[in-house]
This record gives sequence, C-alpha cells and structure tokens, in this order.
Amino acid sequence: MNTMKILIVSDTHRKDDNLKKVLEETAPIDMLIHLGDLEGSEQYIPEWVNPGCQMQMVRGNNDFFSSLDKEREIEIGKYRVLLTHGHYYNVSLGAEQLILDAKAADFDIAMFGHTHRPYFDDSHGIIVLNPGSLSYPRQEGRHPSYMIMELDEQGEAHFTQHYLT
Ligand SMILES: [Mn+2]
Repeated sequence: MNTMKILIVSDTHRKDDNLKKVLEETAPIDMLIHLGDLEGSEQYIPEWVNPGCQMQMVRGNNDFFSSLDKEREIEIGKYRVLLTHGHYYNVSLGAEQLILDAKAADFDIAMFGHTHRPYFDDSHGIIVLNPGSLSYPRQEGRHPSYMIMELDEQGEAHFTQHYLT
C-alpha cells in the first residue's frame, strides 16, 4: 500500500508567512488540507505547494466571497473524512455536536478549524481533530500549530501535532 503524508492547517487569515515556511519544511507532501478562513489566499496557495500535491480546502466563516465548498467529504485511503470549518457545529463551545453528526453520517475522521486551538480526540469511535491556527493561535502559549497525518504501509493513519516556536 502507498504511504501518504498530509499537511493539515487552518485559520491562516491571509497572514501566510508561517504557512509558506511549514510547506517548505514538510515538502514533499501528498495532500494539503486547509480547514477554512483563508481570506483570499486560496488563489495563491496552490502555487506554493510541491508538484503532485492534492489540494483540499473548505470555506470558513470569514471567507465571505470565496467559491470554496462549505464542507467536503473525501476519502484518504480506507478512511471517510469530513472537512469542515466547524462553525455550523458550534465548535467554539466544544466538539460534541460535530462528533454526534459526523458519527451519524458514518465518517471515520472529522477535521475542523475555527477555534484556533489544537484538538485531538479518538475516544468516541471517531477521530476528531483541529490543527489549530498557523497565524493567530489562541491556546495557552500561543504557538502557531499544524498537524501531519501519515498513512503507513498497512494503510493505518498516524497523527502528529506540531508547533512553531
Ligand atoms: Mn478563524
């Protein structure tokens, strides 16, 4: 089985220096997932990724004029994955609604943004994650953050949270 390396980011709000840096440091990647609030950079980001990198981006609550999809349902190897900015699920108050809805819709993984706080939970029979924000982090310490998802040779997913210092 082919291994895969996927960079997951969110909430860059057109302050893209850290995104460019992380793209350089993590290249080559097979897929870039951006979970919304790009504020127009969606037209430039495809030029910053390595050749062959698949792009998956969704619209955030600040992407008023964007033509990006509100949500995307994609397959990564054997996993059904929901990509959403998350504000429709009130994620600012917690991931409970997203977990319920994504499980009911039979997703294996739900990825969201919006809170600007890294999050990972696999204790409810579904993997739910948020890479945090590369530009305006809000968690304690406020280090810009992103996540890497890798599929190993058996097709199993592994996730690592990363911080810029
Ligand atoms: Mn945001």
